[in-house]
Amino acid sequence: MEEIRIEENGKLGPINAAVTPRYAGFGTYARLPRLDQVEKADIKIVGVPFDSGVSYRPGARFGSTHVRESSRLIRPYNPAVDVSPFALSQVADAGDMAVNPFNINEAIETIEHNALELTADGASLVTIGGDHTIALPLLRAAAKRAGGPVALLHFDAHLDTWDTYFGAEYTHGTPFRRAVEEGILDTEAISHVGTRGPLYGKKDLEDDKRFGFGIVTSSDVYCQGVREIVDKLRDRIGSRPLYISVDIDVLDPAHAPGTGTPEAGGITSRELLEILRGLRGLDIVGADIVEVAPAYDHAEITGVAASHVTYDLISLISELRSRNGRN
Ligand SMILES: [Mn+2]
Repeated sequence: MEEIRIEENGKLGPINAAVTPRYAGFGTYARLPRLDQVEKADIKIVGVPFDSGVSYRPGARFGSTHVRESSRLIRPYNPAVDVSPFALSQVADAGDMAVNPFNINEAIETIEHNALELTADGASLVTIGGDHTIALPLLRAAAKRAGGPVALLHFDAHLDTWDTYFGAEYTHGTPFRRAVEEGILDTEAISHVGTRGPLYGKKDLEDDKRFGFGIVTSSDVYCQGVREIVDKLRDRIGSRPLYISVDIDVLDPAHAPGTGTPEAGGITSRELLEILRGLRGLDIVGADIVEVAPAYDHAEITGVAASHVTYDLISLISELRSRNGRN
């Protein structure tokens, strides 16, 4: 059937929900056009259905599809930041990367290669995972595009700076240790946000600190409040190129049950969205949303949260690109 789309400012937007109900039609992210339906995209959404790096519950390979399906209610205007992201930038869904589920090393190479290819024309990339393993090749690509190490905001219940699992270096619990070792992170400006829960030992925190990470725990968000946290994060990042990686398990299991390694005592989806909105104007060079595992979700609770996080990230990037005349 023909797709009647909203067109604003010369940008091809979502399927018009006043013509085709939101629950009908193909499930691209926010019912946006596919990449092959537009001449050029400023912001590309891509899925990476890969979860061969998980240490506990599997299933994040179905996350990309689930987040898309849960994004049908996303509307074109974001009042929280007064931005119409799909009218300022051409946003398109690039589909999924085809990634080898049986060979992690090959998968990582494929993801880096595809990320570089998708950004070769100057587009910004927002990736929907997949497990957190995929952040390493995405960061490699972001650092290459940025021409050097990038700042990192890592939203997660966990540090993800462990060394190995069962001898494996490339897993969903190790990407940021590898990234520090590879020199692709600007260690003056890397922070975890929302961490909590038991660790293997105090050494986990000592190692993490040695790598340069600052930590804003889930308790800090509760006790200090969003405004104070945002000010601290912005101070640390400054004008550096910034990559944002959001593990959906940063949210409390009440807000995101559909994930592989849930931990009690997490931040709320409202707090996460407020922190993201506080990052307005920072030089965001890429972002990912990972670890959505729909088999453990209920009523799209996790999918809706992830789709809104994606929307607010797109809003920030869209406004930034528009302001810098990059669209
Ligand atoms: Mn993680």
